[in-house]
Amino acid sequence: MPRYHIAGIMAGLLCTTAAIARTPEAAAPAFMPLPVEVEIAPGRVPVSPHMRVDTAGCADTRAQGASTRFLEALARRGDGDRQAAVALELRCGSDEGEEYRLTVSPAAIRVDAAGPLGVLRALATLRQAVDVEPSGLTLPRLQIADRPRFAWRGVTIDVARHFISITALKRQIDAMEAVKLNILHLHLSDDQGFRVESLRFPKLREIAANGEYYTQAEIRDLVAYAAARGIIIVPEFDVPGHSLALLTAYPEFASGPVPTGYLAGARVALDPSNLATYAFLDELFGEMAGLFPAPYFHVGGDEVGPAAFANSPRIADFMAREGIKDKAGLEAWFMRGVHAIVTRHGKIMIGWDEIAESEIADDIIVQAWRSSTTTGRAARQGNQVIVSAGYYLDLLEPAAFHYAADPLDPAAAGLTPEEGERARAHPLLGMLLTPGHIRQPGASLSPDAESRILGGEAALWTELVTEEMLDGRLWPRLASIAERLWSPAEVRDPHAMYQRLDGVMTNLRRDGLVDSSARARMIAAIAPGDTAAVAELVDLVVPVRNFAHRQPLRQLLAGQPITAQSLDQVADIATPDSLTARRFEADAQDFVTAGMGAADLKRRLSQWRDNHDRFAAAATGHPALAAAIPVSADIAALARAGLDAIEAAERGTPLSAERRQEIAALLDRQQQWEEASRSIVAVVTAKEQPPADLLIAITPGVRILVDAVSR
Ligand code: TNX
Repeated sequence: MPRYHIAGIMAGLLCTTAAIARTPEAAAPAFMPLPVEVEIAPGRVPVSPHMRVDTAGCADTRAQGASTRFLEALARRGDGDRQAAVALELRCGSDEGEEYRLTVSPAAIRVDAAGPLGVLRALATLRQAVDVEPSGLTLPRLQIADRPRFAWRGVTIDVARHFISITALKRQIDAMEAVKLNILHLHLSDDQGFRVESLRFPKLREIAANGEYYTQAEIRDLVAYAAARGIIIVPEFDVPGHSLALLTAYPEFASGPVPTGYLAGARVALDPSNLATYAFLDELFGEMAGLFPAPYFHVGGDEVGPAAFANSPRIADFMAREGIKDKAGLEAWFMRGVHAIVTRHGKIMIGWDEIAESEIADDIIVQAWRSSTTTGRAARQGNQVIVSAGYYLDLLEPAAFHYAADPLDPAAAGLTPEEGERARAHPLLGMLLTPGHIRQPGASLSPDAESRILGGEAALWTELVTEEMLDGRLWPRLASIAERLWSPAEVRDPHAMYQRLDGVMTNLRRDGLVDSSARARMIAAIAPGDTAAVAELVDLVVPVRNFAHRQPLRQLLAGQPITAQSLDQVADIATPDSLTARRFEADAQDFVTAGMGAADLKRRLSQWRDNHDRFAAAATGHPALAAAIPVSADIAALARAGLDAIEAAERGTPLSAERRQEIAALLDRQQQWEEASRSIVAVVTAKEQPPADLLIAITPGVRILVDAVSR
């Protein structure tokens, strides 16, 4: 049984006031992922960027690089007492395991690991434990024993929809190392672009990339950078669908004429009936496999449009000749050819869960994305599985949503059966819906099937994510998913997770993440006047979820002409989690249960109330902001409701019936806006979304205050 001496300490301390946090003993480290066993003893140990590091017991270059980075991270925090600082001693075995033990004592800081990767993980933990005190940098005395729950802990980043520079990817790799993620899966080709230079097929660069691609030298550099941090880069080249860019460059391999326009990619695919297609893929994949040393090679296989093969007499003849009954059979035929190619180039094939609808070879790894149902199905079938259902960051759900989804729960994610029914009845959704989208409550997995679940991958699809938005769309939510994948299953209290998340972000930003500075730049670009008033609003709202902010999709549903969406709206700048609102909610709860912190709550609420006039003035005449004026007005109204509730509580009288009614209507309106993007089905069937595609994140906190004086 894992021991969590620290979990209780942290939950107890971090929710109370800064007065406690100032005393050194109280500053419990914001570990994320939470290690398996942590024991913190009284007393602190001085460290310094100039401390001695003894790597003789672990001569691996990765471990040495990590210790250098550790010292650099210390230097960013300040200077230690060089004389007093203890030494860091690294010892490691020679396997590729990630298990480690860490001891911080007045004698030494000592890491014992199964192999160099364990040393990297130990140093990531150690970094999170450093604190700055008047005397300099220190660590708490501690003992940690730690190992990952899952071997596969990754993130998919789509660099096809929006290109992401190598610099930005390296920044994510640094942050991934800090939270012990070990797989970076790059979605390198799609309808919008083919993002790797090919020397064999130059038109992929000239025609299919719009000038936005990685050279082969850049790929090699990135792969080495990631490997040094214990991270494997898994390349994905999506076939036979999601391949419009490639087919625009090489139309001779297409299933028909290559279309243009919104969703054109759904109407064409690679031609499975053409032998030349396989020769082309053999050469292309051979070249790409040589660039990426990972043993894995992802070939997509998702979402081949219903009409992608329908208009080709040649394909129809081929199917008749080979006795292939339907589209699924044709895709299975194609994927068998692709599997042979990938295997010949010495790689293990990965594909999205559609490929497991047909019988597939046992050595193929399935990435489950539509729901946990597909996880269960592939695992029962005998294939290894990577779970992404439940971890889709582009749905703009808060961290707690993803944190609650366990990879081994075969009913964790997907449409509920009721949502499935509603989707079936909808003209567009009904067409796209498959049984694989629907979760099966009560489903179970045998221990054998469970053992085939390798772990999980968060996924960030970038239809609505520019490079500027990247850090804020990945983090902090990715840190909470990293904990889900590393820490024991019993570590699952969302409040405790949120209490650590602020500290985690502080560390990640100090070590390079630019989410908040990018957000400030985006605000400045649309708010030439009072940026502070806009920043205040941005901090209190979250974007609508589940693709509700995808304007072309909503235009399609409404039968309107499709226009390009500009990604400089408040909904693009606001993050899916407002940590400010979470803190407010926790503090409102403390006030209601223990009468604590009224003055501080009132100060915040007054500030939010008073922001409205300033925001309205700043927004006038600026279209990207003007849409949010009604949101700002509702924030002010909610703040007034919260203030009234606190004052009523202090007076010991309930709110007047009239005021209660007014506030109830205000809260109901927020509730309705929440419901409109509760799920993809809700989005598609909702009549409208809230102004500026924004939800107000302080609503739950205000509700707590109001409920307490409404009884
Ligand atoms: C489905 S997830 C896709 C992606 C899209 C995503 C979000 C998967 C295997 N395919 O290509 O970006 O939905 O729209």
